[in-house]
Amino acid sequence: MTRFEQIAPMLDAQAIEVPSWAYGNSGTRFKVFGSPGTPRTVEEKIADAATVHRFTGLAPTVALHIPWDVVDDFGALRRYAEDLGIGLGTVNSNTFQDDDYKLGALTHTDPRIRQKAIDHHITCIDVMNQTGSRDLKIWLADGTNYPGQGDIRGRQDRLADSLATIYARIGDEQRLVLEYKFFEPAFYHTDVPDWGTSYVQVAALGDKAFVCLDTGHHAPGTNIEFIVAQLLRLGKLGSFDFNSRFYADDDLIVGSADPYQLFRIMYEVIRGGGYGPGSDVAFMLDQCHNVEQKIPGQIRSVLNIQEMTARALLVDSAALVVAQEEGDVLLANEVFMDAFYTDVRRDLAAWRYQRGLPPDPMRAYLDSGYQELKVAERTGGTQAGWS
Ligand code: PSV
Ligand code: MN
Repeated sequence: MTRFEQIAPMLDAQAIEVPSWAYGNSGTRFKVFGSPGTPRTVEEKIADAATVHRFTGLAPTVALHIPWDVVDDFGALRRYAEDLGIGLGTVNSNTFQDDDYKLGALTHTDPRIRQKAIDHHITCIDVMNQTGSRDLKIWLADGTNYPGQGDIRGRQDRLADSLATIYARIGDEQRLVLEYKFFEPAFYHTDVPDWGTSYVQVAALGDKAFVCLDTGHHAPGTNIEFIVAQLLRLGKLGSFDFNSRFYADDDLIVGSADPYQLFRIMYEVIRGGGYGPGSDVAFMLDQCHNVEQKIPGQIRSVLNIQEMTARALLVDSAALVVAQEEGDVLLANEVFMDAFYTDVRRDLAAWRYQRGLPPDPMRAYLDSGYQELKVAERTGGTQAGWS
């Protein structure tokens, strides 16, 4: 049995949630480009997400964003998704597109605005109850642009109060995950800038609250795999938002900027028990496809994660431990790099073939005619975007 055959069954456990917003138009503050065939409705976004799963077998759920994905009947939406072979996943709240939130949402000094933001999260929990979603993901735009603009200590206290009120509504089978981001849209300070702040806030809430780690939300040079190790050690790594960054919150295809970093992250996930049937860590993409086609962009993304997961599973951990304990620095590094440099693409193609999936999902998608069909069908209406 080859080493790949030994680890192959562990790849069956892989599930990567795709974000509904990846299928809509996105851009920068300079320009949002439209593209033919872009979904106009939530249902069309879900159909595209189901297509990614159909070709890869890797993306069995799609995350929703409220209010972007509001429908009259979430039960019906759930059935629609299930008929297409996928489930509805994480519900993302949105407190960054309302004028009331200009100076903050869950941290605002005005109790009316804080309550409005809390109520929005309670609406999101209602949605989760109808969709069967497990996770409420909170990412806050709250922060300040200028020193002295706000009382950063008071904002932390109000955040804790607001989160506690929301958390009280989280069901027994549900979780709250709090995402951190060190800047943008606020530039001087954000109220949840780092894993430590997120950890402190969720630890105060209780067992159903966790940290969400978005790989694009760190300063350049940050050792993200160390954060992974630390959060797993603390039992508080709830979920990932995967993407790549070169400079800021670039939201590029995961694994495109630095596949080695993705490998190191997946290694620590596996090392810390965050991967496989025994783990509750959720793996999600949080990406935008501004200039490339969206469905192929998502297919490439989930395949990149699978590829680096396979390589990370290939690390000979027994040999690694021996080298580490013997203080053999170079051998330990060599064992690690051996796995990273292993080309698993042919093995993965065979793995897919054995499971009735196309060996080359990207080629199969491009040859399927789905894109051309949707371009022809989706005329008129308004293409989906960040609204
Ligand atoms: C904004 O930075 C952001 O990309 C966060 O990462 C959220 O997860 C995402 O938007 C969706 O709200
Ligand atoms: Mn994110």
